[in-house]
Amino acid sequence: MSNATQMKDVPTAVTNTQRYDAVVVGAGFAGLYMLKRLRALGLRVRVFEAGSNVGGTWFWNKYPGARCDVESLEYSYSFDEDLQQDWVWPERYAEQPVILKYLNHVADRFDLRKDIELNQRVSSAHYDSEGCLWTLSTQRGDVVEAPFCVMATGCLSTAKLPEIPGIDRFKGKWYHSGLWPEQGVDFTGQRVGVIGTGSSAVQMIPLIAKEAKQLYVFQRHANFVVPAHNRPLDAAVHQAHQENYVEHRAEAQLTPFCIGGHPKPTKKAFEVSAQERQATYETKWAKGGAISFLYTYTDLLVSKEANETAGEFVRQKIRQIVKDPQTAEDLCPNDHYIGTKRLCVDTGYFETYNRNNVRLVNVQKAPIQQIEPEGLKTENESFALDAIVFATGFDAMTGALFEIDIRGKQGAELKTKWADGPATYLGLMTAGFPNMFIVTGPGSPSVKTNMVCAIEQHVDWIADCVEQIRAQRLHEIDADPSAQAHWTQHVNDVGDSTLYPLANSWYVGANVPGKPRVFTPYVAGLDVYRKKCDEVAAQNYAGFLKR
Ligand code: N01
Repeated sequence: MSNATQMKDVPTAVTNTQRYDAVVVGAGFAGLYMLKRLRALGLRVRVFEAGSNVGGTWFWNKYPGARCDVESLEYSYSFDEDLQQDWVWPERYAEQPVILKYLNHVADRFDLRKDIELNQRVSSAHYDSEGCLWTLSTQRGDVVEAPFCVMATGCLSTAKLPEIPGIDRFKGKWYHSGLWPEQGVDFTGQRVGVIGTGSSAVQMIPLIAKEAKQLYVFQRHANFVVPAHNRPLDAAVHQAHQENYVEHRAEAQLTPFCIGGHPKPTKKAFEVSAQERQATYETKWAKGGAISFLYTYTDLLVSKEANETAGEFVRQKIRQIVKDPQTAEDLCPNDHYIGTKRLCVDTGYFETYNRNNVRLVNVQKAPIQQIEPEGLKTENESFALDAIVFATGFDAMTGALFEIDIRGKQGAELKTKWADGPATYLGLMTAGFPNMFIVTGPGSPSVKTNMVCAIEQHVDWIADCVEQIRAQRLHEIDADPSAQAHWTQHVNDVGDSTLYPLANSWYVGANVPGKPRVFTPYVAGLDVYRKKCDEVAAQNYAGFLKR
């Protein structure tokens, strides 16, 4: 048989298609651990990562001051005792380069890289019901197929630029916090404009202010910010924590947000006197951290009046710190209840507005009209700028999934199915897309808990499920549409019992024009959720259809 005849017999697509047991999209905290777990089951796994290195969120968000707002000793993997004994966290809150180093260490330590393809952005994932196979294509043109597909694409991975006309005409340089250049940016001597005042902006503004000749911060809505009080981790504290890591993790797992060391509140805000409340908030302010501050009274996130006591405390602090009264007033949040948008954690944010080279521009009063070749124009003023930083957030929760052309049974598009908002069973699977798992998907605690805990819990559950499906010689698992409808309603009901849905936050998709307004995280707590997932698994995956 000639070579030509051989080639003719085999369709090109099949020749180029690599076959695996599972494909994982993303090599951040979720993808790395997913790979490790699936490999341990004996599966042949391929991981596709769009970035040029592992790390996910911590690879892309390299902006000045990027740092985690969950304490290092809590925001780390718990799956390997030796790893948590060996790794030393230098600071209370780890900065981005340290977390990225940690994730690189994990990739090397567990020899994960050989199954990860970098610079490979997945463009489509299509399911074939007959063969029970997912086919994934990458932008580079590679095609792989596998019975199982895991989307470890992250909740905040799709950078969102604002709908401001003229960006393409700007003669200076512009940056987005979530797509920061590898080599960093030197703002020395420049006139810089930062658009946005969310968590990313709050972290970068104090550092950019130190470099720039002039910094303008364009703020549409002010945010609540509490101090981080970051500091080097005391060696003795670190060691004591490490010696009891197992107990610390177990304690954390009993909390809604999977972080230990914070006594559970027992009282409502108005069950104590105004003086006691003030003193308690002062203690929390001095201690630092967002979780601690919001975990003061049982009703802070369900009662407007209770919430307002904490909100007003922070406003008073802003007025004390910021010297110019008008700037202070502009920095006082007035459009949402504290904690219903992500509570920001800072190091010197409000103090930065006392610098001579920093000016807050209230673009709620005079909106930004356009970006011009030389800078930016608001309704009543022009600003000459050398650089613009968009700290304008992300198309959260569904953005990264929708960037991929995902099609399930009968070619149904995920985007179309979720046109009115995402629907999942347990945030893990969505009906009609068999064998496709989502790590920290909409309808799971995800961004409203310690992400690393949420990821580990999901990855463990998914790996156990895949193991069971294979052990039972089944081909397919899918969310039962009625279980999914019931769960989605439950997620909404729990959300509606809180103040969260009232805020125009990315939690409800309010930052993306046209996005359906749905509060997608499950806010009953990771502790409650974990129990539910374990029960479902123990009942041979009740609420899932198997064949
Ligand atoms: O984004 P955001 P982020 N004109 O969406 C403004 C996590 N994170 O990147 O409020 C003017 O919070 C927008 O204004 P407004 C964390 O979960 C964690 O800061 O919509 N302004 C807002 O001020 C966080 O919540 C860490 O009026 C415009 C800002 O841009 C999430 O990531 C660090 C605008 C966007 O804020 C996202 O945070 C960083 C426009 N056209 C991030 N469009 C830590 O762990 C948008 N804005 C510490």
